[in-house]
Amino acid sequence: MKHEVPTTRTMFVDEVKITVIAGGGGHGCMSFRREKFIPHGGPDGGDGGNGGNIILVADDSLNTLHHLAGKHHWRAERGIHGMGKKRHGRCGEDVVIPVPPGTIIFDNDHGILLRDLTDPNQRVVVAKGGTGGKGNTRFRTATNQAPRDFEKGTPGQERNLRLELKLIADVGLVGKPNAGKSTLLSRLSAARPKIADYPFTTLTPFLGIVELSGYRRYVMADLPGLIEGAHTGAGLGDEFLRHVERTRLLVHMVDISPVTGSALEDYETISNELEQYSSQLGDKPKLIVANKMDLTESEEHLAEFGKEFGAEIIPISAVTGKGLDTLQEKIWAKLQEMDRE
Ligand SMILES: Nc1nc2c(ncn2[C@@H]2O[C@H](COP(=O)(O)OP(=O)(O)OP(=O)(O)O)[C@@H](O)[C@H]2O)c(=O)[nH]1
Ligand SMILES: [Mg+2]
Repeated sequence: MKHEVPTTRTMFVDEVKITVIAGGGGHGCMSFRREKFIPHGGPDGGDGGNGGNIILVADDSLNTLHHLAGKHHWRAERGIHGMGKKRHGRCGEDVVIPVPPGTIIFDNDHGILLRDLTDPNQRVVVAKGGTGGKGNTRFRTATNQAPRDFEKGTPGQERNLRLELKLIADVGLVGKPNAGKSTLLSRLSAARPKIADYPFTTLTPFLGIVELSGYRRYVMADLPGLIEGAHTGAGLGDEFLRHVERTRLLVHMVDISPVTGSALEDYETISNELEQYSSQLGDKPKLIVANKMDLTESEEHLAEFGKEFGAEIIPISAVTGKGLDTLQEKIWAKLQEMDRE
Protein backbone atom coordinates (compact mmCIF):
# COMPACT_ATOMS: atom_id res chain seq x y z
CA MET A 1 0.00 0.00 0.00
CA LYS A 2 1.25 3.42 -0.84
CA HIS A 3 1.61 5.84 2.01
CA GLU A 4 3.57 9.00 1.76
CA VAL A 5 6.57 9.52 3.93
CA PRO A 6 5.79 12.76 5.71
CA THR A 7 7.94 15.76 5.31
CA THR A 8 7.96 18.52 7.82
CA ARG A 9 5.76 20.40 5.39
CA THR A 10 2.90 17.98 5.63
CA MET A 11 -0.19 19.66 6.94
CA PHE A 12 -1.19 18.56 10.36
CA VAL A 13 -4.37 16.50 10.43
CA ASP A 14 -5.33 15.47 13.88
CA GLU A 15 -8.61 13.64 13.47
CA VAL A 16 -10.05 11.34 10.82
CA LYS A 17 -13.07 9.08 10.68
CA ILE A 18 -12.90 5.82 8.81
CA THR A 19 -15.08 2.76 8.38
CA VAL A 20 -13.34 -0.56 8.56
CA ILE A 21 -14.98 -3.71 7.21
CA ALA A 22 -13.24 -7.00 7.75
CA GLY A 23 -13.67 -9.81 5.26
CA GLY A 24 -16.45 -12.35 5.75
CA GLY A 25 -15.60 -16.00 6.22
CA GLY A 26 -15.93 -18.24 3.17
CA HIS A 27 -18.77 -20.79 3.21
CA GLY A 28 -18.14 -24.43 3.81
CA CYS A 29 -18.74 -26.61 0.79
CA MET A 30 -21.29 -29.37 0.37
CA SER A 31 -19.98 -31.92 -2.07
CA PHE A 32 -19.63 -35.67 -2.59
CA ARG A 33 -16.87 -37.60 -4.12
CA ARG A 34 -17.70 -38.71 -7.66
CA GLU A 35 -15.43 -41.17 -9.27
CA LYS A 36 -15.85 -43.84 -11.84
CA PHE A 37 -16.68 -47.18 -10.31
CA ILE A 38 -17.27 -45.67 -6.86
CA PRO A 39 -21.04 -45.38 -6.68
CA HIS A 40 -21.40 -43.87 -3.24
CA GLY A 41 -18.51 -41.46 -2.76
CA GLY A 42 -18.27 -39.91 0.70
CA PRO A 43 -18.61 -36.20 1.52
CA ASP A 44 -15.65 -34.13 0.32
CA GLY A 45 -16.68 -30.48 0.85
CA GLY A 46 -13.84 -28.35 2.24
CA ASP A 47 -14.00 -25.53 4.77
CA GLY A 48 -14.26 -21.87 3.91
CA GLY A 49 -11.29 -19.62 4.67
CA ASN A 50 -11.37 -16.97 7.37
CA GLY A 51 -11.94 -13.37 6.32
CA GLY A 52 -9.08 -10.87 6.40
CA ASN A 53 -8.66 -8.64 9.44
CA ILE A 54 -8.16 -4.90 9.46
CA ILE A 55 -5.13 -4.01 11.49
CA LEU A 56 -3.77 -0.65 12.56
CA VAL A 57 -0.05 -0.46 13.15
CA ALA A 58 2.01 2.37 14.60
CA ASP A 59 4.57 3.46 12.04
CA ASP A 60 7.48 5.54 13.15
CA SER A 61 7.95 7.25 9.83
CA LEU A 62 4.57 8.97 10.00
CA ASN A 63 3.64 12.03 11.96
CA THR A 64 0.21 12.87 10.61
CA LEU A 65 -3.06 11.16 9.72
CA HIS A 66 -2.97 13.01 6.42
CA HIS A 67 -2.71 9.89 4.31
CA LEU A 68 -6.07 8.65 5.63
CA ALA A 69 -8.04 11.82 5.01
CA GLY A 70 -9.10 10.89 1.47
CA LYS A 71 -10.11 7.28 2.01
CA HIS A 72 -13.04 6.55 4.27
CA HIS A 73 -13.77 2.87 3.67
CA TRP A 74 -11.26 0.13 4.23
CA ARG A 75 -12.27 -3.41 3.33
CA ALA A 76 -10.39 -6.61 3.82
CA GLU A 77 -10.71 -9.54 1.47
CA ARG A 78 -13.27 -12.24 2.21
CA GLY A 79 -12.30 -15.84 2.77
CA ILE A 80 -12.66 -18.10 -0.26
CA HIS A 81 -15.46 -20.70 -0.12
CA GLY A 82 -14.55 -24.30 0.46
CA MET A 83 -14.51 -26.58 -2.56
CA GLY A 84 -14.99 -30.21 -3.45
CA LYS A 85 -12.21 -32.78 -3.07
CA LYS A 86 -11.77 -31.51 0.49
CA ARG A 87 -10.15 -28.31 -0.68
CA HIS A 88 -10.25 -25.53 1.88
CA GLY A 89 -10.77 -21.94 0.79
CA ARG A 90 -7.86 -19.57 1.19
CA CYS A 91 -8.05 -16.99 4.01
CA GLY A 92 -8.60 -13.37 3.02
CA GLU A 93 -5.60 -11.07 3.21
CA ASP A 94 -5.36 -8.69 6.13
CA VAL A 95 -5.35 -4.97 5.47
CA VAL A 96 -2.71 -3.16 7.46
CA ILE A 97 -3.17 0.58 7.91
CA PRO A 98 -0.13 2.50 9.14
CA VAL A 99 -0.75 5.37 11.56
CA PRO A 100 1.69 7.54 13.47
CA PRO A 101 2.58 6.55 17.02
CA GLY A 102 0.36 8.56 19.32
CA THR A 103 -2.83 7.70 17.45
CA ILE A 104 -5.80 7.05 19.68
CA ILE A 105 -8.50 4.80 18.28
CA PHE A 106 -12.14 5.28 19.21
CA ASP A 107 -15.20 3.29 18.27
CA ASN A 108 -17.20 6.21 16.96
CA ASP A 109 -20.61 4.55 17.25
CA HIS A 110 -20.24 3.85 20.92
CA GLY A 111 -17.80 6.59 21.82
CA ILE A 112 -15.44 4.17 23.49
CA LEU A 113 -11.69 4.17 23.42
CA LEU A 114 -10.37 1.02 21.81
CA ARG A 115 -6.66 1.50 22.01
CA ASP A 116 -3.89 4.01 22.29
CA LEU A 117 -1.08 3.19 19.88
CA THR A 118 1.98 4.66 21.50
CA ASP A 119 4.93 2.44 20.57
CA PRO A 120 6.33 1.96 17.08
CA ASN A 121 5.17 -1.31 15.50
CA GLN A 122 2.43 -1.76 18.06
CA ARG A 123 -0.59 -3.23 16.28
CA VAL A 124 -4.24 -3.76 16.97
CA VAL A 125 -6.94 -5.66 15.11
CA VAL A 126 -9.75 -3.14 14.74
CA ALA A 127 -12.06 -5.36 12.71
CA LYS A 128 -11.87 -9.11 12.93
CA GLY A 129 -12.45 -11.21 9.87
CA GLY A 130 -15.34 -13.69 9.87
CA THR A 131 -14.75 -17.39 10.48
CA GLY A 132 -14.88 -19.75 7.57
CA GLY A 133 -17.71 -22.31 7.62
CA LYS A 134 -17.13 -26.03 7.88
CA GLY A 135 -17.61 -28.14 4.80
CA ASN A 136 -19.83 -31.22 4.88
CA THR A 137 -16.80 -33.50 5.27
CA ARG A 138 -16.61 -32.36 8.88
CA PHE A 139 -20.15 -33.52 9.61
CA ARG A 140 -19.53 -37.09 8.74
CA THR A 141 -20.21 -39.43 11.65
CA ALA A 142 -20.52 -43.16 12.13
CA THR A 143 -24.25 -42.93 11.68
CA ASN A 144 -24.29 -40.26 9.00
CA GLN A 145 -21.96 -41.17 6.19
CA ALA A 146 -23.48 -38.75 3.71
CA PRO A 147 -24.11 -35.48 5.58
CA ARG A 148 -25.64 -32.66 3.65
CA ASP A 149 -24.80 -30.22 6.46
CA PHE A 150 -22.32 -27.41 6.00
CA GLU A 151 -21.81 -24.02 7.59
CA LYS A 152 -21.86 -20.56 6.11
CA GLY A 153 -18.99 -18.25 6.92
CA THR A 154 -19.70 -15.57 9.52
CA PRO A 155 -19.62 -11.92 8.47
CA GLY A 156 -16.56 -9.78 9.13
CA GLN A 157 -16.72 -7.16 11.81
CA GLU A 158 -17.61 -3.66 10.70
CA ARG A 159 -16.80 -0.57 12.70
CA ASN A 160 -16.81 3.17 12.43
CA LEU A 161 -13.62 4.50 13.91
CA ARG A 162 -12.44 7.90 14.89
CA LEU A 163 -8.68 8.26 14.95
CA GLU A 164 -7.21 11.07 16.90
CA LEU A 165 -3.58 12.03 16.90
CA LYS A 166 -2.04 13.74 19.80
CA LEU A 167 1.15 14.88 18.28
CA ILE A 168 4.29 13.56 19.79
CA ALA A 169 6.93 16.18 19.68
CA ASP A 170 9.85 16.45 22.03
CA VAL A 171 9.57 20.18 22.27
CA GLY A 172 6.49 22.38 22.11
CA LEU A 173 6.79 26.09 21.35
CA VAL A 174 4.32 28.13 23.32
CA GLY A 175 3.81 31.85 23.64
CA LYS A 176 1.59 34.74 22.72
CA PRO A 177 0.68 35.36 19.10
CA ASN A 178 3.44 37.20 17.22
CA ALA A 179 6.17 36.17 19.68
CA GLY A 180 8.11 34.66 16.79
CA LYS A 181 7.49 30.96 17.32
CA SER A 182 7.06 30.13 13.64
CA THR A 183 10.09 32.21 12.77
CA LEU A 184 12.14 30.16 15.20
CA LEU A 185 10.90 26.82 13.85
CA SER A 186 11.69 27.90 10.31
CA ARG A 187 15.21 28.86 11.39
CA LEU A 188 15.86 25.59 13.16
CA SER A 189 14.24 23.12 10.78
CA ALA A 190 13.15 22.59 7.20
CA ALA A 191 9.57 23.36 8.18
CA ARG A 192 8.11 26.43 6.54
CA PRO A 193 5.21 27.63 8.65
CA LYS A 194 3.64 30.89 7.62
CA ILE A 195 5.14 33.95 9.30
CA ALA A 196 3.42 37.33 9.48
CA ASP A 197 3.25 40.30 11.75
CA TYR A 198 -0.32 39.77 12.77
CA PRO A 199 -1.59 37.51 15.55
CA PHE A 200 -2.90 33.98 14.92
CA THR A 201 -0.90 33.43 11.79
CA THR A 202 -0.42 29.83 12.81
CA LEU A 203 -3.75 28.02 12.87
CA THR A 204 -2.67 24.42 13.23
CA PRO A 205 0.29 22.83 14.97
CA PHE A 206 3.31 22.51 12.74
CA LEU A 207 6.06 19.97 13.17
CA GLY A 208 9.69 20.34 12.30
CA ILE A 209 12.66 18.06 12.73
CA VAL A 210 15.58 19.93 14.24
CA GLU A 211 18.98 18.51 13.47
CA LEU A 212 22.13 19.25 15.42
CA SER A 213 25.68 18.19 14.75
CA GLY A 214 26.58 14.59 15.55
CA TYR A 215 23.30 13.08 14.30
CA ARG A 216 21.35 14.57 17.13
CA ARG A 217 17.75 15.39 16.31
CA TYR A 218 14.47 16.16 17.95
CA VAL A 219 10.97 17.10 16.88
CA MET A 220 9.72 20.58 17.60
CA ALA A 221 6.09 21.66 17.37
CA ASP A 222 5.12 25.21 16.58
CA LEU A 223 1.77 25.78 18.19
CA PRO A 224 -0.87 28.41 17.61
CA GLY A 225 -0.47 31.47 19.82
CA LEU A 226 -2.13 31.43 23.21
CA ILE A 227 -4.00 34.29 24.81
CA GLU A 228 -5.65 34.93 28.10
CA GLY A 229 -8.66 32.63 28.44
CA ALA A 230 -7.23 30.04 26.04
CA HIS A 231 -7.99 27.22 28.45
CA THR A 232 -11.70 28.07 28.23
CA GLY A 233 -11.57 28.30 24.46
CA ALA A 234 -10.53 31.90 23.78
CA GLY A 235 -8.52 32.44 20.63
CA LEU A 236 -7.32 29.23 19.03
CA GLY A 237 -5.60 28.00 22.08
CA ASP A 238 -7.50 25.36 23.89
CA GLU A 239 -8.15 23.01 21.01
CA PHE A 240 -4.42 22.67 20.65
CA LEU A 241 -3.41 22.59 24.26
CA ARG A 242 -4.14 18.88 24.29
CA HIS A 243 -1.34 18.43 21.76
CA VAL A 244 1.01 20.27 24.03
CA GLU A 245 0.26 17.70 26.70
CA ARG A 246 2.31 15.12 24.90
CA THR A 247 5.37 17.20 24.32
CA ARG A 248 8.14 16.55 26.79
CA LEU A 249 9.62 19.99 27.05
CA LEU A 250 8.11 23.41 26.52
CA VAL A 251 9.96 26.34 25.10
CA HIS A 252 8.07 29.35 26.29
CA MET A 253 8.84 32.27 24.03
CA VAL A 254 8.25 35.86 25.02
CA ASP A 255 8.58 38.90 22.81
CA ILE A 256 11.04 41.04 24.69
CA SER A 257 9.84 44.19 22.95
CA PRO A 258 6.11 44.25 23.60
CA VAL A 259 4.35 47.37 22.46
CA THR A 260 2.03 47.22 25.42
CA GLY A 261 2.55 45.64 28.82
CA SER A 262 5.75 43.81 29.69
CA ALA A 263 7.49 40.56 28.91
CA LEU A 264 6.87 39.38 32.46
CA GLU A 265 3.13 40.03 32.18
CA ASP A 266 3.03 38.10 28.92
CA TYR A 267 4.95 35.27 30.50
CA GLU A 268 2.62 35.07 33.45
CA THR A 269 -0.52 35.17 31.33
CA ILE A 270 0.58 32.18 29.30
CA SER A 271 1.92 30.23 32.30
CA ASN A 272 -1.41 30.72 33.97
CA GLU A 273 -3.27 29.41 30.92
CA LEU A 274 -1.14 26.29 30.84
CA GLU A 275 -1.74 25.65 34.52
CA GLN A 276 -5.47 26.26 34.24
CA TYR A 277 -5.72 23.77 31.44
CA SER A 278 -4.12 20.99 33.44
CA SER A 279 -1.67 20.68 36.26
CA GLN A 280 0.30 18.28 34.09
CA LEU A 281 0.85 21.08 31.61
CA GLY A 282 1.69 23.58 34.28
CA ASP A 283 4.35 21.28 35.70
CA LYS A 284 6.00 20.45 32.42
CA PRO A 285 9.71 21.24 32.25
CA LYS A 286 10.35 24.40 30.30
CA LEU A 287 12.94 26.78 29.00
CA ILE A 288 12.23 30.48 28.82
CA VAL A 289 13.31 32.30 25.69
CA ALA A 290 13.33 36.05 25.10
CA ASN A 291 12.97 36.73 21.39
CA LYS A 292 13.53 39.83 19.24
CA MET A 293 16.76 40.78 20.97
CA ASP A 294 17.74 42.64 17.79
CA LEU A 295 15.24 45.42 18.49
CA THR A 296 16.18 48.61 20.28
CA GLU A 297 15.99 48.67 24.05
CA SER A 298 15.74 44.91 24.16
CA GLU A 299 18.78 44.70 26.47
CA GLU A 300 17.04 46.96 28.95
CA HIS A 301 13.82 44.97 28.71
CA LEU A 302 15.72 41.75 29.22
CA ALA A 303 17.48 43.07 32.30
CA GLU A 304 14.15 44.15 33.76
CA PHE A 305 12.49 40.82 32.98
CA GLY A 306 15.45 38.96 34.46
CA LYS A 307 15.42 40.99 37.65
CA GLU A 308 11.75 40.34 38.31
CA PHE A 309 11.70 36.78 37.07
CA GLY A 310 14.65 35.19 38.80
CA ALA A 311 15.13 32.13 36.57
CA GLU A 312 17.26 31.63 33.50
CA ILE A 313 16.14 33.43 30.35
CA ILE A 314 17.76 32.58 27.04
CA PRO A 315 18.02 35.66 24.80
CA ILE A 316 17.74 35.10 21.04
CA SER A 317 16.83 36.77 17.82
CA ALA A 318 15.00 34.37 15.57
CA VAL A 319 15.49 36.82 12.72
CA THR A 320 19.24 37.45 12.95
CA GLY A 321 20.02 34.02 14.36
CA LYS A 322 21.76 35.37 17.44
CA GLY A 323 21.69 32.98 20.40
CA LEU A 324 20.21 30.10 18.40
CA ASP A 325 23.21 27.79 18.82
CA THR A 326 23.11 28.29 22.56
CA LEU A 327 19.36 27.67 22.59
CA GLN A 328 19.80 24.46 20.58
CA GLU A 329 22.38 23.12 22.99
CA LYS A 330 20.30 24.01 26.00
CA ILE A 331 17.24 22.27 24.56
CA TRP A 332 19.32 19.22 23.80
CA ALA A 333 20.92 19.17 27.25
CA LYS A 334 17.51 19.44 28.88
CA LEU A 335 16.11 16.57 26.82
CA GLN A 336 19.11 14.44 27.75
CA GLU A 337 18.71 15.33 31.38
CA MET A 338 15.04 14.31 31.24
CA ASP A 339 15.98 11.00 29.60
CA ARG A 340 18.25 10.22 32.51
CA GLU A 341 15.62 10.94 35.13
N1 LIG B 1 12.69 42.05 14.91
C1 LIG B 1 12.35 40.78 15.03
N2 LIG B 1 11.15 40.35 14.55
C2 LIG B 1 10.85 39.06 14.69
C3 LIG B 1 11.72 38.12 15.32
N3 LIG B 1 11.12 36.91 15.29
C4 LIG B 1 9.94 37.08 14.68
N4 LIG B 1 9.77 38.37 14.30
C5 LIG B 1 8.61 38.93 13.59
O1 LIG B 1 7.47 38.83 14.42
C6 LIG B 1 6.30 38.62 13.62
C7 LIG B 1 5.57 37.39 14.12
O2 LIG B 1 6.38 36.25 13.86
P1 LIG B 1 5.76 34.77 13.81
O3 LIG B 1 6.94 33.86 13.73
O4 LIG B 1 4.72 34.68 12.77
O5 LIG B 1 5.10 34.71 15.25
P2 LIG B 1 4.25 33.54 15.93
O6 LIG B 1 4.63 33.50 17.36
O7 LIG B 1 4.40 32.30 15.16
O8 LIG B 1 2.79 34.13 15.79
P3 LIG B 1 1.37 33.33 15.75
O9 LIG B 1 1.49 32.25 14.75
O10 LIG B 1 0.39 34.37 15.35
O11 LIG B 1 1.13 32.83 17.12
C8 LIG B 1 6.80 38.50 12.19
O12 LIG B 1 6.62 39.74 11.57
C9 LIG B 1 8.27 38.18 12.34
O13 LIG B 1 9.03 38.61 11.24
C10 LIG B 1 12.98 38.62 15.81
O14 LIG B 1 13.80 37.90 16.37
N5 LIG B 1 13.21 39.94 15.64
MG1 LIG C 1 3.08 31.29 14.13
